[in-house]
Amino acid sequence: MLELLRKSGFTEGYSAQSAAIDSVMSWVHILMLVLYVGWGAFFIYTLIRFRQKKSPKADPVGVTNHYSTYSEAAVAVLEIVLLVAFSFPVWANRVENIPDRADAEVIRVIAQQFKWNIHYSGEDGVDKDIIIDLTTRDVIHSFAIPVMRVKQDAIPGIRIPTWFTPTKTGSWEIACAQLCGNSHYEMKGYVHVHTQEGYAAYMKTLAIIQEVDDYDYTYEAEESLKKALDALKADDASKAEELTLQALSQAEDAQAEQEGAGDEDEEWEDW
Ligand SMILES: [Cu+2]
Repeated sequence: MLELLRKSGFTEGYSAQSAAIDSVMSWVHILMLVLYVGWGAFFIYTLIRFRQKKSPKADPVGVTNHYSTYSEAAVAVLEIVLLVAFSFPVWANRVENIPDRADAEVIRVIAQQFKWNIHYSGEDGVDKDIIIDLTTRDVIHSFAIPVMRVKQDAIPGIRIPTWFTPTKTGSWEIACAQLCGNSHYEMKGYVHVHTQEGYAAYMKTLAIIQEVDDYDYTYEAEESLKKALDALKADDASKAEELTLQALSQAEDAQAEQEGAGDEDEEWEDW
């Protein structure tokens, strides 16, 4: 079933939590397929069986057997089984078994009309648990990364944790999954999953760039970071890692250069 869904456009899952959600999705779709075929066949049967030529006069008594009641009860029972035996355990795991914050990468995400504000505190990368502390400054939004099988509403005044474990390097879209205003469609972001080394170098480089705070010095490093993201988008993690390491050494050079030229800069400011 999953293969069939994939062929019709269902995205691959790139987090450790994907398989469980995909299995529920498969079962739901199997039930829906059975219902679609069953009800569809019944509909066609009634069109033929009760055509005007065969039943010119309305029959006020109608059907007297109880097959429809039985089949509806069976569908209800199957749906309850799907919900209780399949969906609840997956959901419970996602909301209860939040990984230890000391070992995970904790990222704050603050939604706002119409963008995502993302605050990082440390280092992460592929195969590390990511905890997102989600909130919003204005209306209700929904933080969704389809390939990670993550979707969590952001509610004003509440900080809601959601989490996932990326299993593949690459670059994917973050979407807002709750109609939140007139520019809802442009409320997107990107999640870049690096190798551990690539991520560490990336964050260090960003920190240095922020400290130097002068594009005249840091433009080379910033260019390399951009190229690294392009490499991730092109699914080339080793090239991305190489480029972030290059960016880090460029940023360090820029910092040294700025320190060396400190006096000169002041002169320019006076001028
Ligand atoms: Cu939104």
